[in-house]
Amino acid sequence: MAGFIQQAPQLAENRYHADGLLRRYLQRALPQEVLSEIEPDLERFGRRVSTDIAEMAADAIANEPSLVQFDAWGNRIDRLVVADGWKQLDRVSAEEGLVSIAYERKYGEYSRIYQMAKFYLFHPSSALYSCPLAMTDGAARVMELLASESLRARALPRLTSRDPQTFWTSGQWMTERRGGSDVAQSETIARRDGDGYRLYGDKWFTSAVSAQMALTLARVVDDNGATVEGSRGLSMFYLEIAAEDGGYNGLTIHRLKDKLGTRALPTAELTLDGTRAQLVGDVGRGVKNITHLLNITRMGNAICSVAMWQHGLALARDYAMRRQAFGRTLASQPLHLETLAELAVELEGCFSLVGEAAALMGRVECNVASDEQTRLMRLLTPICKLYLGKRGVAALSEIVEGFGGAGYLEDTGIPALLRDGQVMSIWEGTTNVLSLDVLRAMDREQALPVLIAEVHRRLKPVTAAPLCGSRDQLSALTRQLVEDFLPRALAAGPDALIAGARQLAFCIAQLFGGVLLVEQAQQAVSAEAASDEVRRAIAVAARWCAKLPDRLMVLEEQHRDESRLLAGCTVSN
Ligand code: MFK
Repeated sequence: MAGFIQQAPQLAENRYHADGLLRRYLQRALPQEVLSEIEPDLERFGRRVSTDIAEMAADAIANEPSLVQFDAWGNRIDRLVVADGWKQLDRVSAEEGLVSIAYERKYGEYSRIYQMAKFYLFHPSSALYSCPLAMTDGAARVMELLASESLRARALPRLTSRDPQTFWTSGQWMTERRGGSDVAQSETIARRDGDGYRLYGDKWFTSAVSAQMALTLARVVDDNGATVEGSRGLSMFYLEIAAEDGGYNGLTIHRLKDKLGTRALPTAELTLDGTRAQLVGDVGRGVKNITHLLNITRMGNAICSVAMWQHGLALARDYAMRRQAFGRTLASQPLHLETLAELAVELEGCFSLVGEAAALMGRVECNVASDEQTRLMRLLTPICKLYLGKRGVAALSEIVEGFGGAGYLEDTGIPALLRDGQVMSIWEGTTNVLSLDVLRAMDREQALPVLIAEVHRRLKPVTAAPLCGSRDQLSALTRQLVEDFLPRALAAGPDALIAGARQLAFCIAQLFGGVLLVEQAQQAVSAEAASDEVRRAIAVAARWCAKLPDRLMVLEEQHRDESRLLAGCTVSN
């Protein structure tokens, strides 16, 4: 074929340098002396993720993991085969401190922001090695908070090592055939064995089985052979995947999961049959205890959502300047431009939400957070995970479409963005499960009054004329939420609140995202920033606020009858 050849989209060689969103955030969130100190590392890493690290990921994607279950003689071996690229990504993760930076705490509370910034840069070039890293991060936090001295001394230095020879990653094995979202239905049991336990049961979805350890849940069998049902019967256990003889520690891997995306990541189905394990934390507090891990992986998940969104948008932006149609570039087509602008505005709000949560997380981990900040972080964690996960998929779908037919072709690499992005709203708790977690955070931690106080505190200094309309919209939505929606939903009974939980969670995300954007725009005005930057910040805030929900609907009993009819579900239990 001769004739026209379309130029492929290209990304800047230095991903840190090209990422205005990240750089503006770091300027706001970090003291200047911290930023000056870490910036050379971010610059260097920004180049690496587009060069050698991207090549490692490409190798891991091209050579999907496989499981060799038997040797030539019929012995069950369950040997996991992973690509060289996957192994190199493990080495790089240790050397670059992608987990350890958060635990070395060289920059105190700001260390978490630094670590998250590197994790964000890494994710789009990681072939989902970000997944084991997020779980490793969560496991390190559990070791720090809950492990016995001897267990902590064994695991924590490995999970947070910068030496690839000693670095460990961790799995998080929660999901079972019965207990998916409803972990309380888990069937795995733990029998006492000397000063430890042995675990028996099946785990249905164990990501990154290439790890060295895992945290999991099981029901302790008491001296009478009985177990406690439900959530309160579950305890958290630490296990190592290899036994001392180098074989598996009482594990059989049945198969690797055939997933829609994230295919370089080995996710397995396995049986624990006498796996040696140690109890971590109190018996019967497993669900509560493992949430220390879950809340970190949920934050990791939210970061990955915006990282993929930014990556896809950067590609789409570049393509819009290269692709000609109807006599001009896509970038000169008003409608295409609007589509990209909307994606950029929404990304900026979403990024601000997770950036705020990361800053709070750093404060909590360094014990400098107030009680209010701790409660705010508890609320913002599920909000970020559910909102960014969900909106990220929609954004990636739009980005794929922005390439026309080319976006649908596997060898452009663009469809993979959507496939991988889709997982973010599913694992670590679906949008609905996380919406219910928002209700839990409001109920048990009384987190909403803290958020509302924060909204008022941040809106108070907003006085710049172009921002007053947005400020008033945000105040009106806050009033509607507190004075109208919540009292009416509470009066209508628990099911009304549950039915409205997603609507409520989205509203909180839109409200707080708007508050952050308006605050940033006010700061740009007050600091007399460059006029383009002020104009940009005001426009972002105004466009985000223009999309705030008009009204929150209380779903009372008659609506649920109606929903049953509309959903076509006749079975009520
Ligand atoms: C790339 C980035 C990341 C990649 C990693 C992904 C790979 C891994 C893939 C997976 O493993 S996906 C599987 C993940 N599974 C889930 O996310 C489970 C989803 N289900 C839930 O989150 C449920 O809401 C939950 C299991 C927590 C419900 O359990 P229960 O037992 O019905 O909950 P309950 O009784 O409300 O809560 C028990 C305790 O935990 C309570 O404390 P108290 O007993 O002191 O009152 C709750 O307040 C507390 N709790 C629950 N969720 C919490 C929490 N505390 C803090 N934070 C939370 N998020």
